Amino acid sequence: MKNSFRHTVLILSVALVSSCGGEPPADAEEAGAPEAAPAATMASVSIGSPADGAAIMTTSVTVTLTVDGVQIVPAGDMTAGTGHHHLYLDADLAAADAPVPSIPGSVVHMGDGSAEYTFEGVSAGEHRLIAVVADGIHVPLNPMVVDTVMFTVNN
Ligand SMILES: [Cu+2]
Repeated sequence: MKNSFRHTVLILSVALVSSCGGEPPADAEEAGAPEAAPAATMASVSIGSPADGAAIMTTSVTVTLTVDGVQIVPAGDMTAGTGHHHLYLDADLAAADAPVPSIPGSVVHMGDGSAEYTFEGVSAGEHRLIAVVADGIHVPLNPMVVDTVMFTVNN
């Protein structure tokens, strides 16, 4: 009993020593990485629905959005690293350094901080949907946080 306990301790000690011997260079690199490359965590937005290339059978099109690396908050909040969603349906993006316009049924602000919006009465045919995250005064984040899908309404 006592012997096997000592044997185990010895093995653990050897394992610790050998792992310590091999680790220092990797530890040093990992410790430096977050400070060296903070911009590596690029923010992104993704249109989950409609899926790119989707064929939709109704004139009501529900858009769902997810983000990574940015927090979605109601309009007016200027906290760094936050913003709210905007949708362009069959409209070209406005200037990147100017507030997103507001055009009913075409350019929409989701200023309540929501991540889902439904366009009603979408015409038959092919459509382009662009999602953009912009800050509390509606100016797109820099670099742009944007996603685009094409979908078709068949009705
Ligand atoms: Cu806005």
